[in-house]
Amino acid sequence: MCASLADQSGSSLAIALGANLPSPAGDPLATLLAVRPQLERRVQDLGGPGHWSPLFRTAPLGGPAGQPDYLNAVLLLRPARPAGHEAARDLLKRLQHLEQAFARQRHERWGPRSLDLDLLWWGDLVCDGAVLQLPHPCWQQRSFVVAPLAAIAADFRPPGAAVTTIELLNQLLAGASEPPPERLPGRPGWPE
Ligand code: A4P
Ligand code: MG
Repeated sequence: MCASLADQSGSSLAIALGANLPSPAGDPLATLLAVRPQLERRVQDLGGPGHWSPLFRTAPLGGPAGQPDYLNAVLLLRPARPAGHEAARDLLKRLQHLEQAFARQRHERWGPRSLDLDLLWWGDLVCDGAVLQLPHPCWQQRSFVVAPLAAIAADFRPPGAAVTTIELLNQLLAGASEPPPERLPGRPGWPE
């Protein structure tokens, strides 16, 4: 079920965050501010320094018409622990518990959500199971993921990608019909 691909970037791991509905913590901004330290705790044992992207306000891509704009961000890690199927499944479970703690409900594909946490990749691990797919399908086509990545690692070529994040972003923006992701200024609790 899991294999590996050449990780041109060295060992790295990326998690995407998104929210466009209120959670028990408040509006999507309050949610992401509350999630950040909790997510840091949950990935602490993976080792390696974490690198947070700035927050971006993004137009909804796909899903039902009329849903609110999203807030999106990315956490990039250099884990000391090697990638492995069991470890990745375990991390996905931790992410899903955190989604549940912020009242995530699943009604429809790409529907609005109080919190979405996606594991984008972990090193060169490739999984195509029903529960876990790595790299996360289609992330390279999503400006709400690529813009935060490019803001912190413009010259970085993620595992499985043919070009750097800034090149990916420029390609996406050139063909986009929706407004580009808007980078938000840093603030207490999210200084980037
Ligand atoms: N799953 C498999 N692999 C993974 C993985 N690598 N990371 C499974 C996370 N989950 C993974 O997930 C459905 C199932 O995918 C889970 O049970 C898990 O076992 P989900 O979060 O319920 O579904 P989803 O998020 O609706 O689908 P998907 O394909 O993850 O979509 P995305 O990419 O999350 O897109 N527009 C803007 N501007 N910003 C957004 O954040 N998000 C989406 C959802 C659509 N439009 C958006 C945004
Ligand atoms: Mg998801």
